[in-house]
Amino acid sequence: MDFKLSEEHQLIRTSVREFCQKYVEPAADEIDQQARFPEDIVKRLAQQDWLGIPFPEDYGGAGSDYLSYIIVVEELSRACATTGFTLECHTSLACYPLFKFGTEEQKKRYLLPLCKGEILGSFALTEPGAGTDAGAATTTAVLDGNQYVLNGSKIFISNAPVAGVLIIFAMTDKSKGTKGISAFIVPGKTPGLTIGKHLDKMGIRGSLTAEVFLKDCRIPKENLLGQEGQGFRIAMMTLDGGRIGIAAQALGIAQAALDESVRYSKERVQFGKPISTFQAIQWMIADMATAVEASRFLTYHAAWCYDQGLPYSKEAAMAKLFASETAVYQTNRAVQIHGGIGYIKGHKVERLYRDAKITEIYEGTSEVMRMVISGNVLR
Ligand code: COS
Repeated sequence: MDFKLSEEHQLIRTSVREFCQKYVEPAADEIDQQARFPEDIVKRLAQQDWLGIPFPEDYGGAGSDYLSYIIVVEELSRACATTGFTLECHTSLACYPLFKFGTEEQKKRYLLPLCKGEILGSFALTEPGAGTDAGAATTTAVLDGNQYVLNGSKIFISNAPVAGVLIIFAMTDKSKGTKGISAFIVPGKTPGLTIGKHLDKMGIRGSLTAEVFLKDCRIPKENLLGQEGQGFRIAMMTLDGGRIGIAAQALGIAQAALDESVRYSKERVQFGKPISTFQAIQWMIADMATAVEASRFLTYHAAWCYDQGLPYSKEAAMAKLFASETAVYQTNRAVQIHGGIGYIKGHKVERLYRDAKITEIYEGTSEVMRMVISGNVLR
């Protein structure tokens, strides 16, 4: 057992921190306030080879492991949760299913430009009536000659307005329930595919989230990902890996809340002393530091399971559940430590508090995480 990060992992953390100091931190506040998609930063992420970290070089990736990718998401999210999530959604939700289930031809055609950062990816599963109950999807795909014809709509689809390719889930056989769902590769400019307006969110405000409409959207038969009826399994396996990514995002947010709280409590003087000398503050900092470290261990352990080829569905759910609830609770504590100033727009802890909440919701709510964990434990 070894709790020390390898030199390679330490190096990637240092590189991302330097990158963040230079490009991400100075822009994070404006990205949030203006709800601006950080296109300039995403271009730089591509130049760094960070848009396909855990995938082989043959497919345009960096050929690194999942833990490296997780460290990148953590560090980016520590500086700007929008940026961390944009990379996470692209890598975990669009690149992974192509890598795992795509044919050689599909990988060369779609995974390669995604990993190289020439295009961004998106994942469209959720529908107005099918959120947690993902199997209740009503979007349909009907085979017509050499093409599938897609009809329906999706909601809350991250990266959709900037996506060069979307992985879209649709029913090919309604009578089969979850086994009637299939996954499709849909290029962003396909006729019949339209993207709704950007949804104005409480947090991760620069991440673009929109509805997706499919009206007689025709794609070649070859754009079926995996087999017909395999879509639900593809979605679940994709989300298993994605949940480690969201745990890393939550970890980065919680770490930032701790950093800000430590710094501020040492500077802020009340009753003639820095507030860090008061036990009320010390205990909050102690709890925060402990929870952040526990989140890190769960998250890195889940990534390690992935890298070792071990099962990681339960581990990913545990990491996401704990890290996201930690992020929400501890960013609240950080605002409390800052008092009035922490409640003012433009203060980092105010942004962190809003950014944290989504980590308990997307890629599976805390309730779904508990379903997955208990399902594994009680099996
Ligand atoms: N990996 C592989 N296969 C999986 C799986 C996983 N992690 N989870 C479920 N499956 C398979 C099951 O094995 C089952 O197949 P068999 O019938 O052959 O055994 C099939 O999928 C259906 O599974 P289940 O009966 O558990 O499905 P439910 O409809 O009850 O749904 C939950 C289970 C709620 C856990 C699932 O719908 C879910 O994760 N919902 C949340 C969706 C989500 O995260 N949305 C966010 C979208 S991105 S922001």
